Amino acid sequence: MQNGTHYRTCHLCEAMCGVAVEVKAGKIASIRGDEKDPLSRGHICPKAVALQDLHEDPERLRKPVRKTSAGWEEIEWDDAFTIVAEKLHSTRTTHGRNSIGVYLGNPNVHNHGSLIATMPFLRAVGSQNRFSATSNDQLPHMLASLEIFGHQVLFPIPDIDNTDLFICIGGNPMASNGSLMTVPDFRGRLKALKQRGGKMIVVDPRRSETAKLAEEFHFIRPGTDAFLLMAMVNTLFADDLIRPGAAEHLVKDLDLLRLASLPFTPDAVAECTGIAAASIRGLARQLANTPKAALYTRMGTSTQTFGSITTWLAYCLNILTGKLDTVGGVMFTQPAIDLIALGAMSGQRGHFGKRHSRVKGLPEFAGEYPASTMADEMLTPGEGQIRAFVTVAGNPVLSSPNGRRLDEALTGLDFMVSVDYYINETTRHADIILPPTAALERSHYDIIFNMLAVRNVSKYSEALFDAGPGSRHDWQILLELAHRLEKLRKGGKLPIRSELGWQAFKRLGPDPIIDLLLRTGPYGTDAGRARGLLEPATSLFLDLLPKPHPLRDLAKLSSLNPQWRELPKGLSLKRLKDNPSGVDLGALRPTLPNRLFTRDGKINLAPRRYLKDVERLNQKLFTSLSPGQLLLIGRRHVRSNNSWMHNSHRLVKGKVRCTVLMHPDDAKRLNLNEGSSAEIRADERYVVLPVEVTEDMMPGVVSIPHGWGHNRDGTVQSTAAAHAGASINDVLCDQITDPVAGTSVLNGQPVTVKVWQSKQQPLPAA
Ligand SMILES: Nc1nc2c(c(=O)[nH]1)N[C@H]1C(S)=C(S)[C@@H](COP(=O)(O)OP(=O)(O)OC[C@H]3O[C@@H](n4cnc5c(=O)[nH]c(N)nc54)[C@H](O)[C@@H]3O)O[C@H]1N2
Ligand SMILES: Nc1nc2c(c(=O)[nH]1)N[C@H]1C(S)=C(S)[C@@H](COP(=O)(O)OP(=O)(O)OC[C@H]3O[C@@H](n4cnc5c(=O)[nH]c(N)nc54)[C@H](O)[C@@H]3O)O[C@H]1N2
Ligand code: SF4
Ligand SMILES: [Mo]
Repeated sequence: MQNGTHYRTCHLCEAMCGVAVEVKAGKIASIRGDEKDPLSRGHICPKAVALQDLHEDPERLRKPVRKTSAGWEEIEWDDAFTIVAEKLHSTRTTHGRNSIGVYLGNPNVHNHGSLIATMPFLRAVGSQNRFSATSNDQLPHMLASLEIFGHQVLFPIPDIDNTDLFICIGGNPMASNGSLMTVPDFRGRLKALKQRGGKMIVVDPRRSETAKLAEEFHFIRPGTDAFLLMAMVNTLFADDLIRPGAAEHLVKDLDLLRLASLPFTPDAVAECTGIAAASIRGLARQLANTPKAALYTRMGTSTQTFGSITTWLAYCLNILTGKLDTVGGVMFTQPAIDLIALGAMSGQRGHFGKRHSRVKGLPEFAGEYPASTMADEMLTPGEGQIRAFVTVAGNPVLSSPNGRRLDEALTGLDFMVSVDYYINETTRHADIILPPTAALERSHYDIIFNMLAVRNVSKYSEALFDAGPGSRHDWQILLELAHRLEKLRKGGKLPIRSELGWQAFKRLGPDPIIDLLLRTGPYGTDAGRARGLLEPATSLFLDLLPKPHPLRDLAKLSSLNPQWRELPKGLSLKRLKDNPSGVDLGALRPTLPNRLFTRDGKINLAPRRYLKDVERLNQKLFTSLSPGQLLLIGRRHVRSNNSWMHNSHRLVKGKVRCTVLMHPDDAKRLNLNEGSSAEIRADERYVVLPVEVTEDMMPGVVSIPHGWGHNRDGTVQSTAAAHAGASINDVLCDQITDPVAGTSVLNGQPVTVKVWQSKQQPLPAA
């Protein structure tokens, strides 16, 4: 690669920080924040250096490997593709199409090539047994967006740069750098908020890094946020504070919401939440009486037993108090690649509960079943049992509840293939691993996170290093497999038009699609004029996408979307290449009523599936915890990223971070001290971890980070193994889900904690 400074976007978390990578003698000399990036303005976090560590990691796979009795053996790409395609094809021919399971992990969402290639890949596989990290994560937000606004990815984003009050419930942006809120430099933006006289309130069972910067903080008992938010709704009605503002004429079923909230007075919920009634009223009144305010909820509230109701109510609170679509409140973005509008135009707004999983009858969402039921589908015999499994950029053994059970289920498969560059806790079970290029070796465009950003921006980064002819990008791997699977399904030969389409798709890759989407998108040089723009090759490969599909229908879009008319124009891939630090498209702006996709054009405040679940909430109000019971929650650290960055020495060095946090009163009662080993158990599932005693924990609550547990046999990540920790998901139960959406319950499960008797009990098996 050319020496000099290269500008790109860090793809590791959702924050989209601009980085300036200095290359000297073909090697990375430094990675700094890019001051000229219009969103991150020079900010980076300590993880940015891991871009280099990952790039240079000798344990990162560069060639496909096959498992043999003598260990892993490198094989040629063509042989690997042949084996995988034939194995998957023979599995579906013998056992039916649903006998193949597919799991898509988090890094796919940070990879435009994967995003574009997974659709044809999934279509070629043809199985309904699809899973992803979504059901361990933001599924309740997607459901709420679908139910309330009519589109599964239309998220209200806090306008943090203009707000005067930020209420953060169950999120820790100081560690995570924001989620469903792409917000690089949260600290700097918070400082600016305070300088304009604003305030932050945090509600969390742990005094988190974010909570420490808040003017007001409340401990909340895990899993009880729905009670708090119901009581806030109750207060708004009781105090006559309902003022939907911009949404006034759009809301419907206000009265149903009022009725649902009636039993949940602040006094009724104070004991169960652990928050005093006066504080709850105060929260509701501050939200209502601060014109520019935003209430935000995230992981801690979505992955819990009332995750769906909680997320619904958070949306409602913003709407009821006039915060939706107002500057300084919560707003919809207008990204340069507007998948929301494109999806809506082709009737693709999302769907839920169209079918149910075979074993547990859990609902699909956007074609996926909950990840917590993957092991059930592998272990339970019968038609449709998963016998072959594909993982793409995922590590569900560490990321899904009851990881040990999944670990075991994977050993019973007939065949497994992983598209991944590490041999880790999940991919060690694969028969073949297909390693893609690393991030710096491919181009980058954030299709997803631009939809979630606190400012509208657009940026494209070219590949910094050429990985050479012996390498494949994720999109190349997925398209090659898809093409071969389609051919096998059709008896070895495809119709000529289709064959040409595959050839074109494989030759061009995702970047021409990005160019097309940019040019025809809201800010494009050719906004709204897709017809006539498509080169023959492009239209051929668009034909390969499933029907209906937002990109497929691009060719039919000939008129400008009305909501795009007033936006500045001129974007194209070329323009972005000429501006490697990115192009600023301005602050978030009001978009209602154009950006509503419900059938009746209304904002649905009381969808039936939530109202039904309120009954469960009612019952729970009167069940108390047994004394001494501890509730387990997760946490993130700024130097760690889910399960896959612990092989970077620079990120794991220093203080041990995989510990169990507990309050001094709990530690004392349980005879545990700082540094002593505790066993954390639920039924037969347990882990052993060092104790950290801290008043930052709410009494009765313990916290363990996720993504650790690298002591399993057969992985090839030596730095991670030397800092193994233990996996919280080895304790969490996979039989409990939020019954509305099917999301995993990763926060608030009961556990027992005691001194670990090393002599009496072995450590969990590796
Ligand atoms: N450094 C780093 N950054 C990351 C990641 C990472 O692993 N490391 N992961 C990325 C990903 S994939 C995501 S989805 C985002 C997630 O981003 P966030 O949603 O900000 O996630 P967390 O940092 O886990 O914060 C969750 C908070 O919820 C609290 N909590 C737990 N249970 C409850 C509860 O019942 N009620 C309430 N009110 N709070 C509760 C926890 O104590 C914690 O402070 O982060 C992204 N960014
Ligand atoms: N208890 C508990 N569990 C959790 C969470 C929690 O807060 N608590 N958080 C949940 C959340 S929010 C998420 S998003 C999930 C994440 O869980 P997953 O998505 O299952 O897994 P990751 O840990 O992100 O692992 C990513 C995998 O992708 C590989 N990889 C990285 N980059 C690429 C690439 O460019 N291409 C390919 N092909 N592979 C790549 C890595 O080597 C690694 O194997 O975890 C969830 N699990
Ligand atoms: S916050 Fe850190 S990991 Fe996330 S995008 Fe920025 S530099 Fe990368
Ligand atoms: Mo996530």
